[in-house]
Amino acid sequence: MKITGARVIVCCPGRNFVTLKLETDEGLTGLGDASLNGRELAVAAYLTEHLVPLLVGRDAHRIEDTWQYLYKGAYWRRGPVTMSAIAAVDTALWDLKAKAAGMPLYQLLGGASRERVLVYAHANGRDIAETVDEVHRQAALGYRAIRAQSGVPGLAKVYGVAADREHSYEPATPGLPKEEDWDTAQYLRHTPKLFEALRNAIGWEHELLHDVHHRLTPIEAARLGKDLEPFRLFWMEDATPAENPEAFRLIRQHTTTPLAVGEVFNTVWDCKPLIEQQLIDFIRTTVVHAGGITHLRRIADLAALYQVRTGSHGATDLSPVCMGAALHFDLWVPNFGIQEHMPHNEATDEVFPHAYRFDGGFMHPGEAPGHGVEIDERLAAKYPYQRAYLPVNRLQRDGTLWDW
Ligand code: KDG
Ligand code: MG
Repeated sequence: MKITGARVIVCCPGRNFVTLKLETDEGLTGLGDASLNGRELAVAAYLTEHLVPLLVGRDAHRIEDTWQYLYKGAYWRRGPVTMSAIAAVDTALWDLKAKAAGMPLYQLLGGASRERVLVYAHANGRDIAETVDEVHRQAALGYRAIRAQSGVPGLAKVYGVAADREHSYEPATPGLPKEEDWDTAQYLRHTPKLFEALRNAIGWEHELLHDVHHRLTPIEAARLGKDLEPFRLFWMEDATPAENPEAFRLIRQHTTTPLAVGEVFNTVWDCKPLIEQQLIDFIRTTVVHAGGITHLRRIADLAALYQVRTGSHGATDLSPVCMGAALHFDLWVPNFGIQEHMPHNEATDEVFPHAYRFDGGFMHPGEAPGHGVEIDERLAAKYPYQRAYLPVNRLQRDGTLWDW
């Protein structure tokens, strides 16, 4: 099966998505997600200018060789732009191979290791009472695991919380980056109260998760982990920036709250020290930003040696193509933990018709051959790219630029 064409489709049905479409001499097409929030066109250009010319004429069945060719052949290894572009090619090739075999992708990976994929929902509120309501609402929709985020008294805007209840949370906005403010002391006082209120309201049957979104220093994260221990979180995510993996040792020494990290990682090399030194419990890399299915398997296999489980990133800035591929991966991967699920808006679901489905707190990738996600190109063309940026964050006290 020869690749005869490769095209990059950029669209914005509410937010930007970059999709690679491969065409073959057998008439099959394969899709890969290449969306990198706030830096979309860098990946689109990497694909169009540098990878597409290498793909036309290649044997679509040679997934591993193509991965190695694009990774080693670039000389400049790793990085989110390179790895998202390679991921798009890899995902599209797995899609093609599974379609050629007439099988859903999870069958090619080794078959299902479970009946269904546990997912977690988002519950966000401007204050504790709103977050409690929202957790109840998500539980009523069937979710068994719920990530809870709340506004912090005195802070105008914090990660994960929409400005009003009518709109769902979307951090990337058109125009120049929005500025948010931050105060660690107020957050550290507030967050244990949130989880105390949640356990009192919802009891102990549901898993509760929380995303710190890189705001804390290691010792502050250690303090929060300790304070949250009585509420038995499923995980505390991105407690501190992870460029320095040693930071997690300090957190680990102080708390038994499980630690999750990895949505901004792009290779196994980012994950290696954290996994091998057993500094984390969940690795959150996903298909699009970590080199596709081929590389994600390497990360998961390394993690399995240390009882670290997967917890793939699944925010709405990852397209349905990534979600579909991730669900096939989740159904197969032996050391599965959980999958993040933030439903896409209606326009996105129309542009990307898909076989995956949600039922009672679990998802399933469906039985369509390939990863089960397609693109309606005519509809996509009605939603042209719009430049958008993620916010930046400053300390409220003196305006110092902080981690977002
Ligand atoms: O593009 C950035 C978002 O995907 C990220 O802020 C979402 O942290 C996130 C999460 O856990 O979903
Ligand atoms: Mg996160």
